Amino acid sequence: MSPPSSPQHALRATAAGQRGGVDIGELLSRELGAARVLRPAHPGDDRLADYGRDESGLGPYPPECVVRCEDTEQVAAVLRLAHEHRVPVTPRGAGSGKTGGCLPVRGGVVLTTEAMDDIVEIAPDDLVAVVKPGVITGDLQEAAAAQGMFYPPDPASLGYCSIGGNVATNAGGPRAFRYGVTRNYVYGLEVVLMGGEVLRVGRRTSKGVTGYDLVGGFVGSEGTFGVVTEITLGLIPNPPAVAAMMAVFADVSAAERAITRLLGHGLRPRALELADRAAIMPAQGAGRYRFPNDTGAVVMIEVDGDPDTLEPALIRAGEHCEAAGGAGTLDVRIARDEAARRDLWAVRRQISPNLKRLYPHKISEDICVPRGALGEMLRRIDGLAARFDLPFACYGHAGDGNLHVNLLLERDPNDPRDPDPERAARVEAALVALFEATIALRGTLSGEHGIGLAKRRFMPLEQPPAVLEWQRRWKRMWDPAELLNPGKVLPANPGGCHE
Ligand code: 2HG
Ligand code: ZN
Repeated sequence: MSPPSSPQHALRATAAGQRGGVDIGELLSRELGAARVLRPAHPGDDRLADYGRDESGLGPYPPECVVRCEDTEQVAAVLRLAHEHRVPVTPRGAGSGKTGGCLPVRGGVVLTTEAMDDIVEIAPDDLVAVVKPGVITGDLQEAAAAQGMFYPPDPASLGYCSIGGNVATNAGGPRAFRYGVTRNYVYGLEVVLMGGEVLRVGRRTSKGVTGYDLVGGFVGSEGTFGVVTEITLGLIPNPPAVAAMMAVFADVSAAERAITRLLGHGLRPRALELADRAAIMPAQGAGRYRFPNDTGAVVMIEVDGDPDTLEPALIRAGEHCEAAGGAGTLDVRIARDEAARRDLWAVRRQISPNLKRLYPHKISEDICVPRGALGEMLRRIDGLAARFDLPFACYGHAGDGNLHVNLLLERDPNDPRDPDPERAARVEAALVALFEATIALRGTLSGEHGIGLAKRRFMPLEQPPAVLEWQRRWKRMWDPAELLNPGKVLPANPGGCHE
């Protein structure tokens, strides 16, 4: 079984020599102009190295060349030439993905859409925005807010992730609990297929049942079906007011009881987050609040709506937290002004980057279980930590049952191999046990980060061979030669999680 951080051996880059000497970088430079195409100047030149990495820590997989496209025609030209010469193309947004979905594992071309960053229009009367894929999610939110509009999906990386990447992975975020994920806001897409055909699918209306749901197929397909070049997104009117609070508990089970109680009493916040001690304590420096020394877990709650309703809703939520946590409730804090609310979210958004800084080789999982199974899942994760003697941090979108289970691995950051093969075997066994427990509780391998490269070998744990085979046929319908983002999502071995 391959170690989790190095599935490279299963995949082999197709070098120019193996394609009969076709130099795709040269061809693309001639077609699009040399300024658009980044190529290594000499053997060993690592100027493309950043395009061979993402936030998964896998790789690096340096491409042969990188093309910075600026419009649909250029994307079509790349996909036409690459198809003609049988060269793999891997689309890339901001590189903020957690599963290696944008890594060019078979070499070839990286097609980056980062320069396609126009907000084409925000149309408040139609409740839509039309954007190019390179727009940073947070920038779209600000532009929408300036016109009284709201684009709810809020992945933690919203300050630097791009909408194109969000569409590719069907990104979520804390507000998904109330407002849904990216898919719920994508009404229409312009997509370029391998070979260069440009297709417009979907519509500009929030409703529409004309024909099959092609938009739904492209959203979350991780750049394996086509390259998205324009997105029509739904907006909603900006809620008049927002308020947040936080409850601190001595242990994670008290926090889980509080969540169950809140929901059982009909509260429906827009975000309902949980973080355990290992996740929250190292991130507290991002805000002004000092967590009690015996903090075991934190629940964060955000509500929106009519200003008069918010304070009473949060007071009620606080009472439920105290009732559920009993003596294990250490503190309940309402963020009474905007600065305090931002402070609370700054701490939450710091959890992932902070753990990454402390444990550069952390493995970030993204399981999701039915909401009611959250308490049991947390107990099983505790059991796994003890059984495999590995440190875990757990946090995430508790309202959705979506937990980021992070394995906190200390390693020499300059050594890509795990120096301890015994621990590598334990890590692998712990991951399989984590996914088996998730599936036993009727959950799923990924709630919002996608499958990419990191998790594709685990797909057979969740999906039977027939379901995998129909997905493979679907992929081949769009890309028969399997040149677009090859080596992603679907497992090489549909019969088991070995590659
Ligand atoms: C979050 O919710 C992100 O903070 C990142 O989805 C999670 O790094 C992670 O595991
Ligand atoms: Zn998340």
